[in-house]
Amino acid sequence: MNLPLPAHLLARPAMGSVPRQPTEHRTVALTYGTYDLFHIGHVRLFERIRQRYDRLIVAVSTDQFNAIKGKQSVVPFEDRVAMVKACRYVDEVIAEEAWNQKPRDIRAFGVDALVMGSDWTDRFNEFKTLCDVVYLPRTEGVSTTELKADVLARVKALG
Ligand code: C2G
Repeated sequence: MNLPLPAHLLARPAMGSVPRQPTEHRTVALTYGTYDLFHIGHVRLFERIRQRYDRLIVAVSTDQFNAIKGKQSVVPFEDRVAMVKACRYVDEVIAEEAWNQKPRDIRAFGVDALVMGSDWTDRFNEFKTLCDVVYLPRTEGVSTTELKADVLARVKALG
């Protein structure tokens, strides 16, 4: 004889009531840059960071901050953000507006590692009290500066 089950046993458990398995800690990496004339060196850096960490947050320098860095990018901030966001290795994009925002970003995003290319080696060691600081070798043979110089030379050659 099938006894009707009381309703509370038939009800689908409410979301959150099911004890969830403790999820593994997903490691978070953070990197900063201008990413002007987005090129293979930038992509390779993101790819290698994503091979080491579960999540990649990229801080893209605003045009105003670039002026503070003594740089003027060809591609405007909004477009540089859109291109970085479109890269499949990138999980989140934030704005870089000041040199001193890194500690706040590291804490706000629970960052495990601040990762930069080797041209920044030892420049951010002060943040080792907050997270790992990692410098990865740059991709040789390509840079925004070289691309700009190459285009200029070709234009000149056209006379
Ligand atoms: N990069 C690389 N290989 C290249 C060129 C660049 O790995 N051939 C890396 C750089 O080492 C850097 C990143 O790409 O980590 C972004 O480089 P830039 O756009 O030149 O960034 P930069 O203006 O140096 O800004 O607070 C830090 C600054 O915002 C870094």
